[in-house]
Amino acid sequence: MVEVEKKFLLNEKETEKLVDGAEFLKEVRLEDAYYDLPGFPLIKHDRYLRSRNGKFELKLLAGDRGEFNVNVYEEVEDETEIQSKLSLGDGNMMASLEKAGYFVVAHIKSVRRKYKKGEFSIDLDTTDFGYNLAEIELMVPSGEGVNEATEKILKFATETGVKVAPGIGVRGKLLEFLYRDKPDVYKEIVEFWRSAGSTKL
Ligand code: V4E
Repeated sequence: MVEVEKKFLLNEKETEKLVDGAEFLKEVRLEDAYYDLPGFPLIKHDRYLRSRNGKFELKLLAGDRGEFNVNVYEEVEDETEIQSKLSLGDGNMMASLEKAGYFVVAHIKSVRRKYKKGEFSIDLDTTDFGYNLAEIELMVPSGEGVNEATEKILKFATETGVKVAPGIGVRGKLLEFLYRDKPDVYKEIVEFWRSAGSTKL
């Protein structure tokens, strides 16, 4: 499955409207450590290796961000598959990462409040560095229905009173953390993306 997700920076009123009538599912604490190699080849190529609450996940690009800056990613959670995709040897994941030279680029703690409204998943995230984000997400089968899901999310957001316009790029938690805490790293990554024509940030 592929996740199609749009992030928003909302004020209190907009947030209330977004979750009005939604079913509150649960609150979870997320502790994410993002890993990369010197020079940040993973992030530059839109691949994200993180340990989330102690479990490794690899986020891989699965579609075009499009003019509305929608995230389209698939997540690999099986450690053996992650090791194979990153050409790491098998065996202990942490040991193989260390051996290959990976290090923690960012460590981010957040609290996520999860809601369901119709077919849409809504996450409200609060981070330990004071950055709050809302996400609207749909899951679709790999390679199918990404455009339709994008349109549905944009329509749903607009109907809820959330501003949607082409060219507005909202930094996710990782990018905002780098922007604030490691500006040189942020600059290096975004300049790489810009040179490849792949970001509106
Ligand atoms: C996919 C991605 C990144 C990885 C981390 O994503 P983030 O949204 O910070 O985390 P989170 O916790 O919301 O993940 P979830 O729980 O939803 O899986 S960092 C940057 N991207 C992609 C990206 C990009 N290439 N360009 C722009 C402008 N924004 C985002």
